[in-house]
Amino acid sequence: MFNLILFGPPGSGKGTQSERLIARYGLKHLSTGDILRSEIANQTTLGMEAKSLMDRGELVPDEVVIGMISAALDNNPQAKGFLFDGFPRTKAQSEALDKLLAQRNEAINVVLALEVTEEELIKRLLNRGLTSGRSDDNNEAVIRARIQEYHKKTSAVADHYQVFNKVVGIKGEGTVDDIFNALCEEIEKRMAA
Ligand code: B4P
Repeated sequence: MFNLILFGPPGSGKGTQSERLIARYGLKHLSTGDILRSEIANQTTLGMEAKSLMDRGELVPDEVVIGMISAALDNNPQAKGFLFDGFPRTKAQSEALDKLLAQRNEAINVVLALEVTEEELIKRLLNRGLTSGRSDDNNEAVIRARIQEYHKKTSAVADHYQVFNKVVGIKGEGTVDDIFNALCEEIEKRMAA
């Protein structure tokens, strides 16, 4: 099994690159953002609770997303590996993920961290907001709140995996193809190891 975390601030290209990486490596894509948006679309109780937090640019509670990932791991026993996109987003989520994987005799192989300047993040998200219909993308104050949440809570995820020497920084600006090639190079080094 090969388990990868695609890490980075909102708008850094995680969703964009995940689509291509799962097609190349046959990994199961687990995006907590996508799962939450599908709960909202289906108007579930969980979705309605998550929506108000997401609309303010805040994170949804750890136990909610950890429960979603635990269920997704249980539902995919045949997976060749997982690509975690947008999860973990806090230190508590990282520790929970490590535990869930250890129970299955698995671990994270690598954390690929996309690095993008704040001005570029804001530009990309406002631009996506013009067409995505995502209420968290069309308001600059909400985008800035999401970036603040990232600095306050999510950057700790990289610190957590850095201790195990599993984090590789990747320049997240440039063409989608060039960034994809840089990600593939790092993955293939580790798959071969
Ligand atoms: P997510 O769905 O994870 O969304 P994101 O971080 O905004 O997007 P992503 O980073 O994938 O976007 P991409 O760069 O691909 O989270 C949304 C919300 O859900 C969070 O704010 C939170 O409330 C909640 N949530 C999710 N997971 C959670 C968790 N684990 N715990 C608690 N709460 C959680 O795309 C951005 C734009 O950039 C696109 O338009 C794309 O086309 C463009 N782009 C990509 N690459 C580019 C490039 N190289 N050059 C130019 N533009 C590019």
